[in-house]
Amino acid sequence: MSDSTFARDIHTGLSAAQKYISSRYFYDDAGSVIFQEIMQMPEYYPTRSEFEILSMQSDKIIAKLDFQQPFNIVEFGAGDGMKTRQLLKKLIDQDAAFSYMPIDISRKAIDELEASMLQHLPQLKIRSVVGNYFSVLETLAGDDTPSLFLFLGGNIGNYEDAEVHDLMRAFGKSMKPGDKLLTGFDLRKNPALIRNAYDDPAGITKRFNMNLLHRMNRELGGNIVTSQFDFYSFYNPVNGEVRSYLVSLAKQRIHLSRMDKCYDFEANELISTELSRKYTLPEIEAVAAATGYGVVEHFLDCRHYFTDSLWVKNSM
Ligand code: AVJ
Repeated sequence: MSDSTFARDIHTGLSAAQKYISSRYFYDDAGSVIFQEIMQMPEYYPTRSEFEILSMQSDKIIAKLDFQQPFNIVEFGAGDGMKTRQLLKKLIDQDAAFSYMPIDISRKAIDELEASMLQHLPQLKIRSVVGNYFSVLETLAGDDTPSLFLFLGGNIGNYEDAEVHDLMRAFGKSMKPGDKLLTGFDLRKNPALIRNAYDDPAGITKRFNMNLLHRMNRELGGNIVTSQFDFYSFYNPVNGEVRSYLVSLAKQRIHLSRMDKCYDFEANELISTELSRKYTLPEIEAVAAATGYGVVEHFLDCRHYFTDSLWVKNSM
C-alpha cells in the first residue's frame, strides 16, 4: 500500500464530523507484531477456535467441495497461514491436484507466508499475489478451473453491513456456479467473553490501537503526544457489534507535517478505529441468500464460538 493512500485516508477520516481511521491501518510491521501477541492472549479465542475447526474438520470440508480436479484455492488476506495449512495439508495427503493462490496487500506478509508454507508443505503449488482484493478479483474472472475462495480469520467482522454485501457480491462476480466460498465468522456468545477478548486486562489491544498514533507520527511526521489519548472498546450484545475507539483526553491540536495539516480534537472526542461484528447463524444465512449463494454447511468449533461457513455460488 502506498504511503500516499495512508495520508489521504487519514486526512479524510480526521476531517469527518465523526473521526475514523480504517482498521486496515493497524497492520504495519509494528502492528502485525502486536496482532501476533493478541492471537496468543488467553482472552482472544477466535484464532484457537478456527484452528480447531480446520484441524479437526478439514476432511469434512473437503468432502463437501465436490470438485473436479485440478482446482484452485484462492485466499483473501492470508495472514500467517497456520490455520489454512491444516486444510492444505489434508488435501496434499489425499494427493489432490490444486494450486494455492494467497492474496495480501503486504509484500512482506506474502513473502513470509510463501516461505513458511513451502517449508511445511514442499509439494504445494503456490502462486502468491500482492495486491488489493478488488484488482485481483478482476484477473480471476474468466478462469474456468473450479475454485474455492477462502476468507478466514473473522476478517469479515471488520466490514459494515453494506460493505459485507458488496464484498460477497464482488467475490461472486469472479466465481462460477458451483464454486465455493469458505468464510470465518465470529459468533455471538457470552457477552463477557467477547468484551474481554477486545479489551484485555494486559492492555495489548490498547497498544494495538495506540500504534495507529505512533504510525501517524512515524509515517506522516506527526507530533502526537500519545499519552493524550486513551483506548475505549465495548461490546453491544443487542446488535453483536464490538466498536473500538481512540479517545482524546484533552482539547488539543495535532499536526501532521507530511500533509502540512492540523486536526483539532475536543476533550473526549472519539476516533472510531474498528468494528468487529459477531454473527448469528441466521444472519450469516441471510447474507448468503442476499448475495447469490447457498449455504452448504456451517463448521463450528466444539464450543460454538466461531464458524467457517461453506457457501456455494448459485447459478445465475
Ligand atoms: C483480524 C479482524 C479478525 O476483529 O477479531 C483483534 C482484529 N482487533 N483484536 C478481530 C482484532 C482487536 C481481528 N481480526
